[in-house]
Amino acid sequence: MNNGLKALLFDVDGTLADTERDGHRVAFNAAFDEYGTGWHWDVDLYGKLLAVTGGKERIRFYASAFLNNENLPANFEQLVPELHAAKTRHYTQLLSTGAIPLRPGIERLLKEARKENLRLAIATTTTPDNVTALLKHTLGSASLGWFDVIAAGDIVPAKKPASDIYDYALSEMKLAPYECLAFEDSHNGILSSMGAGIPTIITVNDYTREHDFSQALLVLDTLGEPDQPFTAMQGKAHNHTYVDCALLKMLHGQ
Ligand code: XBP
Ligand code: MG
Repeated sequence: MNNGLKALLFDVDGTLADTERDGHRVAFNAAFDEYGTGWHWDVDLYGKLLAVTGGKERIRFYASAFLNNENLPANFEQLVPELHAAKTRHYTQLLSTGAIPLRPGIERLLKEARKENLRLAIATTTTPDNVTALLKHTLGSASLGWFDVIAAGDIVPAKKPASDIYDYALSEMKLAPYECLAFEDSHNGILSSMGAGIPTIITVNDYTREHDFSQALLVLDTLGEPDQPFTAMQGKAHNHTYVDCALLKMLHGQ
């Protein structure tokens, strides 16, 4: 059995970039205003809504858990995909302004991994257009070709925490889970990646700092940079201060 490290699989929201509070949330609210729903998701409420992944699923969760499905627009079920399409339009427009940068260490690690011939993939719940827009406006259009597979959105039956999206990416890449590492930021994310059997490294953010990451190989505040060391919250950092391919190979062989 060859269990050498062959590929890195990345979540997008919260992992490649801090997209939720100042990106998706803002875009949902812009869509709600456009359609005159009278709804507004503030920063705290949005944290609770993140319990459910997927934008359409999150709108339905809001209606049931926070509005008791009362006083909804008459055509609510039909409105959900329309609202979500408007939200995607607002979100991709926001990304095109360069408002959301990549998190520390992401660009450096992706480039180093390419030099080291590690294969790359994306495994995310978000809509494919959102991934394309983020990559294009941070790393440039050519970066779309860096990834063997961009697994996103509704292409699988069940979103995270189900393992479907990681299972799909592995099968497209014809790789076994033990040949890969996954990068995630949330409890739902690690349930999905570990559900597919992929050892997982976590970088937390303000919404996920208190989540249960007991299954993680390593939990960090960020991937770090040579001049911006990470803080390790769980696991062995092997005297590293930023995540590079050498550290990933050590963690993978652990
Ligand atoms: C990301 C999500 C997504 C985005 C919204 O989860 O939950 O739903 O918030 O995206 P993960 P869409 O990082 O675990 O993949 O509105 O395009 O669904
Ligand atoms: Mg995430």
